[in-house]
Amino acid sequence: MATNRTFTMIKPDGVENGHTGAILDKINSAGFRIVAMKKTQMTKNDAEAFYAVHNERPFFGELVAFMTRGPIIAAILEKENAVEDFRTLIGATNPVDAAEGTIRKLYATSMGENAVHGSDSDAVSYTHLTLPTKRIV
Ligand code: RTP
Ligand code: MG
Repeated sequence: MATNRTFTMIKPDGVENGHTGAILDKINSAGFRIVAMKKTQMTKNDAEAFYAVHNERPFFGELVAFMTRGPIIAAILEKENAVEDFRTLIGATNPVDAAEGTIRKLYATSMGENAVHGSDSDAVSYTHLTLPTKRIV
């Protein structure tokens, strides 16, 4: 059964570009409750562990450099069917492919710098709740 919590981060580009308030408003308006939230910055170890599933991919070094270059907003969100519904709200990884009205369509600037993270499975969400967020809950 799907769990009712997911994990998100407003990525460094989203924070740098001043979209934090607008993104949080979209999240609230879509019916998610913010259970915990913190502005923080990932260390290289945090980012490498968080995206370990991608460590063989050609973009891994770029991804780690991007995710560590500035502050993020990490949050735990609650809503029925949270993981799937949040992925729908953020849209496709590449903003060119993201549906109209999604957070990435509105605020992402590229495939790499796409404004927001969302867990893609309940198992991943559970794992991520113990990584950067262990400092916020
Ligand atoms: P996320 O985990 O951050 O929510 O993103 P996602 O599921 O939509 O995409 P994923 O495949 O997990 O990729 C993680 C992040 O790596 C960067 N990326 N760059 N240059 C590239 O080809 C490329 N591919 C992926 C993006 O920042 C993506 O969100
Ligand atoms: Mg992913």
